[in-house]
Amino acid sequence: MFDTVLIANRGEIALRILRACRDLGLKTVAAHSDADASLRHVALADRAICIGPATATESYLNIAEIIAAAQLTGAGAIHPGYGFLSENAAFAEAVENAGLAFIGPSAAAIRTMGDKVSAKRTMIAAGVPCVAGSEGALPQDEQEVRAIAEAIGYPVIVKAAGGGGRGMRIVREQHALMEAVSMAVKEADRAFGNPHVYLEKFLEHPRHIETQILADKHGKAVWLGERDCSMQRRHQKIIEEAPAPGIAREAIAEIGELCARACLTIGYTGAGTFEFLYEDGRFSFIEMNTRVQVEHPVTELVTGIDIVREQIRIARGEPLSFSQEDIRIQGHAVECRINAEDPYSFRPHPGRVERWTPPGGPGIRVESHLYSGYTVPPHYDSLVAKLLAHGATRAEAIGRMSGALGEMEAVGIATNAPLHGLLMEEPGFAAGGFDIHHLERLIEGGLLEGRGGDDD
Ligand code: MV4
Repeated sequence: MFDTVLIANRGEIALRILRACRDLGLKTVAAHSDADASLRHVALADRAICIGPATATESYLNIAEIIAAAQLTGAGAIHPGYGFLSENAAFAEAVENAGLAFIGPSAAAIRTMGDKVSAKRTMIAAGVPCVAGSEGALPQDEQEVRAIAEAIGYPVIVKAAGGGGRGMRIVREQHALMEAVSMAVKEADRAFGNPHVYLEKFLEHPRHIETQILADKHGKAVWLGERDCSMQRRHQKIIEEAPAPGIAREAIAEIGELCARACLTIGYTGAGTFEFLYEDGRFSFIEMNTRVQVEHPVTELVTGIDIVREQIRIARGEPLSFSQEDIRIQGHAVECRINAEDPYSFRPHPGRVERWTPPGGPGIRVESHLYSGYTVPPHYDSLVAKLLAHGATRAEAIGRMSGALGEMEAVGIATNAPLHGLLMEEPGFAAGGFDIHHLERLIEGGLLEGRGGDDD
């Protein structure tokens, strides 16, 4: 069994993984790019190894280089974090073929859930409710495609089987259908090397609710409640929280049980997230994420379970140390994603952090790799910190978050903290239960107007 974990990621999640390894008494190897030698986890790891230049395709996405780094340093396992190679079935397979442990599900499970058409088919078979849509990828025949859309009823949405978000098209009337489908096919083929597209009923005002699951290699799977991730802009989540306001606990439990059971039927192991749209009191599965998610600490705060630690324990073949009955949701947690970006134009704003002062106090947790004097490189995602607030009630968590945002200092870079400050005071946010379009509507409506110098 492995005693050394190679961390194939960067930033806050690399540090998060390092700390979980340390808790478990495991040694760590930080595999980093040229641009990331000064990262906090690189200094803290037992060993560090450079895997290539700043450009991610040549470093964090370089499968051969990462596996060679593990072999060179004697690491027995690789934790992929999120993004980069975390949901790449070929990577998981290459890691296994090299005789190393991939800290995540099997390559087969990643492949099944990575194709959204096969993921939906699998979930329908497991009895999980899905959005009404085409059963499988669309056929070639135009009349058949039209008939499928008619049967679903307009508006419909065209989605690519191979990839999340990109290439989706909403079709409101029959005359626009075939053009949208053929554009989506071309785009999907180019972007993901998979031309398959499918249709779904387009839901106009859903919430984005997801369930967290953990499954071990001994036939045990549990669900850790849900997260509400509806506060987003251009498919980037900004705020996440748990539990989801205003949804009946019984409905959540029913969905959670179905998800845990689905894990057993597909042989899924590790941590995973089932994404649902929630509209008019109904849950509809849309896709699964086969990795740890950015927002996992929200669930950790309300359950007291260390999800990254469990991922590693599961990969070591250890059974889950708790049962479904042991899981209690305590209070409420909110996460604000702090990005190095201009809060008014949303443009990335990397640079040197002259001074970093994280907030603290009761119920506050900070996940960040920042330190005074650190330079945020321009090559990667702009997430530089996650601020979390936990309270007995949602109002207490929000109040604590407002205080924490006021305490936080990141002098030298611009961050979206002012946007979060506004949102903590916003009536729609305070009420809870807003849909996925709420933030964009607020911005359209002038939430940021008259503030900052940039207003595009
Ligand atoms: C949808 C939808 C409405 N109806 N599917 C966007 C990303 C991709 N993962 C799924 N997405 C959506 N699928 C149906 N049938 C609306 C969205 C959507 C969305 C979903 C979750 C979070 C943010 C979103 C923003 C815009 C659209």
